[in-house]
Amino acid sequence: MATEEHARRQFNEIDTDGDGFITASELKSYLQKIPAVSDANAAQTFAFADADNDQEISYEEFKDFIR
Ligand SMILES: [Ca+2]
Ligand SMILES: [Ca+2]
Repeated sequence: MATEEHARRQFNEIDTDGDGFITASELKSYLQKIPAVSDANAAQTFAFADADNDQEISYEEFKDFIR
């Protein structure tokens, strides 16, 4: 189970420019550290996590996603 602190830390790690939103390219760069994850998987993961479909993952969306 992810704690609030853990979620925030992971969010900040993925949000490399620190604007408070995760873009598709930020998520992709992050997931590319994991060799098993393909571009298609990254895109799918992003679409799944971006609940309101505005092409950015907010912290709220991220929390729901990792819960
Ligand atoms: Ca960002
Ligand atoms: Ca969104």
